[in-house]
Amino acid sequence: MLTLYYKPTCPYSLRVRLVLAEKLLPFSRRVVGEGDPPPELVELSGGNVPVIMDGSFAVADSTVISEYLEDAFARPALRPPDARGRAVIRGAMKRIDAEVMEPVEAIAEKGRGHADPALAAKMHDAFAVWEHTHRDNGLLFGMEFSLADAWLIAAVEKALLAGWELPADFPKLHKWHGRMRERASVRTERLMPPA
Ligand SMILES: N[C@@H](CCC(=O)N[C@@H](CS)C(=O)NCC(=O)O)C(=O)O
Repeated sequence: MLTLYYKPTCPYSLRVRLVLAEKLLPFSRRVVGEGDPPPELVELSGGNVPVIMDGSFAVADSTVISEYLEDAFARPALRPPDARGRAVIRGAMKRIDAEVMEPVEAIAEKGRGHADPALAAKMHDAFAVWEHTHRDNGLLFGMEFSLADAWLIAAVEKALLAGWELPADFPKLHKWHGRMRERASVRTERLMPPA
């Protein structure tokens, strides 16, 4: 049995919730509030989420958890079968972590109604990469939903909740976002705004 510790406001947790939903894996939810984390979570990860338990085996960190789930529950695959394809997806995940999450977290920190032109420009630059590299088929890579889509949609949803809007000059990203929002996983596993 899989058990996920997560915060409903957390984009890193959302990545894992999307992976579980895409793989149609049932899991029990341990929703962690903003107060003191449960003692077992402190022991497992210092209180950080997401953490998944597969029976008594614990895995922390969205990247490590998602790759564990790919290895342990292969179908449907969220990475291509070949080494080069996997390297492309892994590179995209790393790039989203390195370049997109920092401005997204800064936007989320400021919250609604706090326009910051420098931050808006940083968001524009961070997302321009994805407008220019991804295909026109409503997916970031290839023909199937991948971990890279999960990484980027979690970032976008977090920023949208904070009042950010996907820039109008990113038509491919708008198309991609529309396709993502049609998916059962994205419709079911929503982020909550901070209380
Ligand atoms: N690199 C980690 C980042 C996870 C992370 O930053 N989680 C935040 C919540 S979104 C956290 O647990 N912060 C400590 C806390 O909320 O007490 C991952 O990808 O899972």
